[in-house]
Amino acid sequence: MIIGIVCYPTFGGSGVLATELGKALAQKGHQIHFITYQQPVRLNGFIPNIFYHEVQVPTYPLFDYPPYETALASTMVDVIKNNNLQLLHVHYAIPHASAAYMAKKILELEGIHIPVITTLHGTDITLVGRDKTYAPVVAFSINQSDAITAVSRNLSDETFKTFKIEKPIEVIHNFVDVQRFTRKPIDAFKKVIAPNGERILLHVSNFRRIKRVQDVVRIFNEVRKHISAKLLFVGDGPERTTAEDLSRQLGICDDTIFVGKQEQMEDILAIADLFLLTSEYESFGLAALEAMASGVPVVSTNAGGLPEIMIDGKTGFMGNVGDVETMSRYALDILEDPERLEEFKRNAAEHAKTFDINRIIPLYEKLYDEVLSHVEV
Ligand code: GMT
Repeated sequence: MIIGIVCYPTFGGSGVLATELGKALAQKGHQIHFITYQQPVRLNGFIPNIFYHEVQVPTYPLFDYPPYETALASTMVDVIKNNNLQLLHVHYAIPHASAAYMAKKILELEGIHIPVITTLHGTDITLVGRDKTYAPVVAFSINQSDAITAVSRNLSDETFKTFKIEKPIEVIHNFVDVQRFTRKPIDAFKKVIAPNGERILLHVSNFRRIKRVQDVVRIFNEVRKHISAKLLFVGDGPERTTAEDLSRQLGICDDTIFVGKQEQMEDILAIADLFLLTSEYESFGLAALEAMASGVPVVSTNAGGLPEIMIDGKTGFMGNVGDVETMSRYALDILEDPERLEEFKRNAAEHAKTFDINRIIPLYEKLYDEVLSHVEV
C-alpha cells in the first residue's frame, strides 16, 4: 500500500507512535509518505520505503498567524496526487483531520478518492479539542473520517462523551518494539547518574501541567528519606522550572537531574529502576509502556487509559491523582525489597509484550484493507 502519515514531528507520544508505525509498515514493504512541518524526531537516517514531505508555511506581513492548516491541506493534495497515495492516516485530530477533509474534497473534484483514517491520541479530545474554539471543527472532521481509531478504550469513551460521534471508533492500543527496548544498561552511563549505586527513578514527559511533575518531585522527596536514590528527569516543557524550583526548595536538587530532551530512550530506560507518571490524565501513557518494555516497573496515577496498560500490584502500582503519600509508599514497596524489585521488573517486561509492535501493526493493516475495500473507483 502507499500510505500518507500526518503527525506532529515532536517528542510527544502521538508523533512517536505515528513515526514508529510508519517505520514498521515500511519494513513490511508498504510505501510511507510522512507529511509534516519538520522531520519527525524518531525518523532519523535513511530508511527504505520512507519519504518525508515537509510542509512549507510561507509568511506574509498580513499574517499574525501563518495558516498552517491551509499549507498542510495543499501539501497533502500535492503529495497524494504525485505519489499515488491510496490512503491518508492522520494522527491527532487538530488540525490534521480537518486539513485531510479539505484535501479529500479538493481531490474528489478531480475524481481522486482518498480515504482518511483519523487516530485520536488524547488531548486532541480531552483538553484542546473540547475547547469551544475548536470543538465544532474537531467533531465535524472526526465524523467525516472514513475510519476513526482511539489509542485506548478510555479515550474512545471520552470521545463519545465529548462529541456527537456518528461512527464507530475502533480501539487500537499503542504499541512498543519490545526487542528494541530490551537493552543491557551501559555501566559508564549509570555511574554518571548514580555514582554510588543509588536507585534511579525516572520521569519522561513534555512537562505540561497535565503531567503534575511537582508530584514526581514530592514522591521522590519521600522515597529519598528512606533509600539512597536519584531522580532523572527527561524532556522539557513549561513546568520544568517549577519542578527545578521545588527540588531546590526541598533541598534535594543534588539528587535530581534534569537532562532535557533525549532521543536514545532505550539506553536511558535501561539504567532506571522505577518510572513515575503522575499525570492528571493519560489517554494511554506510551512513555510508561516503553518503560515496562525495558523492564522498568511503573508507579502512576490510575487516570484515563493507564489501567488498560498496567497490572496494579504486578507491573507497578497505581494511585489516585494527587495522592503523593500513597504513590510514595508504593514506590518504596517496590524499591526497598530487591527481590520484589526484580519480580516487578520481570512482570513489567513480560506484560509489555501484550502491546508488542508485531501484534498491533497487523490491526492497522487490516483496517487499511477494510477502508480501501470501500473506496469508489
Ligand atoms: O502526553 C502528551 O501531552 C503528548 C500527547 C501527544 O499527543 O503526543 O500524548 C498523548 O498521546 C500519546 C500517544 O498516543 C499517549 O500515550 C498519551 O497518553 C497522550 N497524552 C495525554 O492523553 C495527556
